[in-house]
Parts: sequence; structure tokens; C-alpha cells
Amino acid sequence: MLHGGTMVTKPTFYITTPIYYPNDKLHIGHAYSTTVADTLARYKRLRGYDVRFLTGTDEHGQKLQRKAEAAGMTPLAYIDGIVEGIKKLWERLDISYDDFIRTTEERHSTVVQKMFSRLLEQGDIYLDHYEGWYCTPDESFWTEIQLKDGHCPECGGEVEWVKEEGYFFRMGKYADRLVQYYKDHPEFLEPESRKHEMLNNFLLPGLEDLCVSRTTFDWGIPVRENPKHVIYVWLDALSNYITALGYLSGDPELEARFAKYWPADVHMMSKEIVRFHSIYWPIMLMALDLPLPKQVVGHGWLLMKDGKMSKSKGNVIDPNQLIDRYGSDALRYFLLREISFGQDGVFTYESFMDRLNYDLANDLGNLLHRSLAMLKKFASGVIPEPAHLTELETELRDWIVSLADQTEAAMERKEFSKALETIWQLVRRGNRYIDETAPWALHKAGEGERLNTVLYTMFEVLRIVSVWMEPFMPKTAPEMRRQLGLASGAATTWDSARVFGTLPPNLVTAPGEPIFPRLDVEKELAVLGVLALPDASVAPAKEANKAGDKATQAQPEGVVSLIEIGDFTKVELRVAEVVSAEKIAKADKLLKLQLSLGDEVRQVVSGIAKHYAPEQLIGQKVILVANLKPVKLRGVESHGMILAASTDTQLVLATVSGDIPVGAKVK
Ligand code: ME8
Repeated sequence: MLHGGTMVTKPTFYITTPIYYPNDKLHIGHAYSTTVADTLARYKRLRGYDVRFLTGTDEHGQKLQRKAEAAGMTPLAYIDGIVEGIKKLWERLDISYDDFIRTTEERHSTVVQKMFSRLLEQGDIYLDHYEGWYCTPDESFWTEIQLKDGHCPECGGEVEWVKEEGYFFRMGKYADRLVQYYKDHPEFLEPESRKHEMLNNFLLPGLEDLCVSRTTFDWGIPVRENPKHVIYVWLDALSNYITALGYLSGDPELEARFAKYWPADVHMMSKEIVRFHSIYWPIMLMALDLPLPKQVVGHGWLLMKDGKMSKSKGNVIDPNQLIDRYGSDALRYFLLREISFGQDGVFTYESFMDRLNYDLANDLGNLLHRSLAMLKKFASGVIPEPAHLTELETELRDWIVSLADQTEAAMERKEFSKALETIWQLVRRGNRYIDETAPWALHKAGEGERLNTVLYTMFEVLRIVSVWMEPFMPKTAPEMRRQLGLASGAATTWDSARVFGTLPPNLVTAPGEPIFPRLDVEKELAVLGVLALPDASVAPAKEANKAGDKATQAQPEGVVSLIEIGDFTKVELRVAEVVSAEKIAKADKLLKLQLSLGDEVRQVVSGIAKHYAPEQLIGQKVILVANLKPVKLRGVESHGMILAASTDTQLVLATVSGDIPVGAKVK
């Protein structure tokens, strides 16, 4: 960019989210990380940075392969549907990412292979044998002593004994350098408490070499030199932060982009994966002779009343459900305001409704709508020129400068809740200002000049609030300005919000629908069907999907969105009796069933073989989804699906409790 003859280059800011596992629909925990990163990216753009914002999906590994197998699909076919849903969710949440990387893309996998080869060549990686524990949900290796009561110390899940040939990364070789790096860069790992945890639990006791390949499954990036090995999914996944920029791509333009944005300014994530990002990732980078990221930020967890949101507990909240009913900005506001960044925070529908009612409807919505209504009544909807500013306005003007300082300081420290709290001080001050100045009384008394100043000030407050809100609520901020009749320009830049009096007068306002209508909490809870949350009302019947077609599979478990009764009646459920059952060759999870409906026999393929022997099923009355489109699973036709209740480890067929003829409808 040329400015008065000198080159002005914007400072860069590279921010990433974790790349999520597309093994299921994402929940509001994932939405939280991504919204936080987006808010920071938007803020930095407003502050004049050249921002690069990366997100994506982590598509390899044993967990995904197993999920896809259980669904009777190829991994990629299974993942594609989910990735589509993730992209749609980010679009709905206004996530302003510049790039979305999928680790199954060639631009990623070929570079990961090159990186692996280089590490192998220079002796940082060597071939040996691995014997130890593996946690598939976390895709992590553990030693006997690290286990907690025989379970994964991280997620508490089952671990399995793994014994196979494997490549190893000499992590220990770099441990001292990393400890020194922590010392020299106190800002590297945030919050501070995580740094102590990394040092005391992992780095100081001595880093073991890390197994970085697997041979017992093939859903991964093959090691070029020895393709029966696939590269360990974490090595593959972490590399995304540089492959997406163009590292080792061989394309000069992309390599230049890598040089421009790397090292990352912020890797955003929650605490359980900080270990991978603050130990393995920097060591990989050291071995590759690359600079380390400037900061790894491990925020807290979004919890439900009964603990961490988890699919097996069935207490996950689908962000789409909240966006459908309340809009994306309401969800973004709630997440950023309610949770103190860095700490865990509890999601309850009640606190969500309260934030919407008090902060958004009462404070913000009210300020906008009453201002517009008064302007219409007292000044034909046109923002007047202010006359003399009294002490009330000059005090407000000076206070706004200090609020701007506080908001910026909070944003720089990633204290998002505090920043919003500061902004809302001005929103509430705006409402009080109206009460104190009583424009209706000024109008009645014919104090036109004073009224003009007061009306102008009300709208100036709204303008400033809209600028500060922009990183948090990217739909509401421009909508407010649309209603103010204010186009983007000099009065909507970040810095303009410090300067009281920037709002151009004579704008013709355009009042619209209330931006945040007040909610009847009881009614909302009833409509959402969450009065009895968490458990029964949201428990997913995920295994029931297993014999379903692709469309069903692309909508995995979680809290389903609300449906109309008409949607439910589209599903034809009928009682059916199992007349025969047999295994399907080379499909260890599937059974082929013949089901009697009285007047017809149906063939159905069901993913229940791990839980039922064929002979156990004969004579059982099950519930059949009778009007599903037929599909072929492992080459066998399936005309419907049977229902079952399940957890991660159990599966029980749904059946009828009394005597009823086969073919009877279930409603
Ligand atoms: O770990 N509260 O993917 P993942 C807050 N693929 N944040 C949450 C959350 C919760 N309850 N649940 C999930 C992986 N998250 C790897 C990452 S990166 C190279 C590879 C967010 O799908 C949070 O950011 O399990 C967490 O770190 C991430 O989702 C885990 O996503």
C-alpha cells in the first residue's frame, strides 16, 4: 500500500482454531472456540491488521475409520456429509475464516509426507516397536503409570493395548530447548497455569520418544518410505497450521504466503489439547528449523450442569437449534459474555434466556427502539445537529474515551466478557441518559435546541456501541447502523468510536423490527423441549442410525433440532418380528435380518452384530422404520432400519412391551 510515497505494510495476525474431528455434528463447545477466534480475528482486522484466520477438519485416524465402518460407509463418504454441516454452521455463525483445511486434501497430505521424510532423513524419526496403551477417542498414547484407574487420564475412556512396529520421534532431544523457550517467552502459553502443568507433568520428568506411526489400520497418510505405516494422526493434524499456508508446497506464491504469516500469532483451543500444541508441535517445528508459534491459548470448557458436554452422556447442545430460534448473534453474545475467558463455564438455557432478555432485549434493543421512536415523534426521524453540549454531554464524551481504553485493553488480554461488560456500561448509560434528560418533556416544553442535543447524543451513543460490538455481533452492528441511516465510512471505523461528535447529523433513520424481542422464558423452555434437561429428553438413539442411508448418517447424534409433529408423522414405524438373521461376510458389525410385517417379509441390514448373536434375535419383536429409502450396505439391500437404544458401549434393541400383532403401527 502506498501512502504519501512511503510503503505501509499492515502488521500480520495469523490465528487458528483446532481442526475438529468430523466424526459427529459439532456442539456449542466447538462453536465457542471458533467464535472466540472469529471475534479476535474481526477485532484485529478493525485495528488494521492483515489477518489470516484458519479453521478446518482433522479427518484421519482410527476413531474416524471405526465410526465410518459402523455406519457401513467409506471414511470419506461418511466425513463429507459432516464437513458440509460444519461449513454450514460456520457460515450461519458468521465465522470469517480465510481458509478451511481438510487433512484429506492433497495440499496437506503430500506436504506432511515431505515433512516426515525430512525428519526421517535427519534422524529425528527412527523405526522401532511400540508396546503400550492407546486411547482412541483422544488418539493418544499412554504408559501404564500415566493411566488413571486403568483408564485414559485425559478423557477417562477405555484404553487398548497396542503392540506394533512404529516410527518414533526423538522428542527428548529437544526438551531442554523447549523448556528454555518457555522461560524466554512467558507469553507463549496462556493461561499461566497450563504452563506449570506442561512443565511439571511432562517436560521436567523427561520426555519420552513419541510413536508417530500406526500399522493396524490404514485411514491416514502413508509413510512414503514404508507405506504399511500411516502417520500418527496428531503429527498429521498439527501440520495443518503450516500446510494450509503453503509450506513446502513448491508454489512460490504459496511459499511467500507462508513466509508472510508464519509464525502464528495465536493457536486457539481448549485445555485438553494444549499438551499436543505446546510440546509436540513446537518440537516438530524445532526439528524442521521453523519458528515457533507466538502463543498457544488453552481456554476452559463449556460444561453442562452434569459435567462436560459429551456425546456419550447425551448432553450436547446443537448450536443450530439456538441459531434457528434466536439468531447467531444472540449465541455469539451469550458465549462471549457469559464465560470468563480461560475459565470453565456452565451452559444453562435459563442463563441463555436471561442474557437475551436483560442484556439484549432490555438494554440494547430498548435503547435502539426507544431512541428511534422518539426521533420519529420529535424530529420526523431525522438525526438533528446538536446545539450546546452541557456538562452532562462533555462528561459522557470524556468517559467514552476511558471506556474505549478499557475495551481495547480487555480485547488485547482476550478478556472478552470484560470487554462486553464495558461496552454495556455505555448501553446502560445511554438508557439512563434518556431517563435523565426526558426528551418528551423537552419536546413538550418547546426546548428545541436542548432536545436536538439530547437526540443527537442518544444516536451518538448508539453509533459508538455499534462499532465496539462489531467483532462480537457481526449481524447486529451493521443492522443497527442501517436503522440509524449510517453507511460504512469514517464514522464506523474503530478509532472513530473514541471521538464523540463523529456521527454526521441529518441522517434519515429507518426503524426496523426489534433486534432482540423479549422472551417468555417458560414458553421458550417448553418450545425447546428442555424443561427436563439434560438426560431423557435429549438422549440420542445413535446406533439406530447405523443401517440408515447417507442422509441419515450425515446427521449424527446430538440434541436434535425441534421438529413439527408433521415431520414426525412422515416416519412410518411398525412392529416387526425377526424370522431369520445371519452374519454378512467381511462386515463384522452387520447382520442381515428378515423381518415379518404380517403381510410381507422385509430384508434389513443392521449394525448390531457386536451386540446380538443371530440366533438371539429370532422371534424378537422389534420396531422397524418401514418407509426408509432402500440402500445397499456391503452389497446387501436393506429396506428399512430397526431402532435400538445405545451408549458408547451398550446397545439394546427397542421392542414392544405387550402382545401386539406384527405390522402394528408405532406412533
Ligand atoms: O481435539 N468446551 O478435535 P475435537 C469448550 N482434532 N471447547 C470445546 C468443548 C467444550 N465442551 N468441546 C470441544 C480435536 N471444544 C483434534 C484437534 S488440532 C491440530 C486437532 C473445542 O473435534 C475446543 O477447542 O475433539 C477443543 O480443543 C476442540 O473443540 C476439540 O475438538
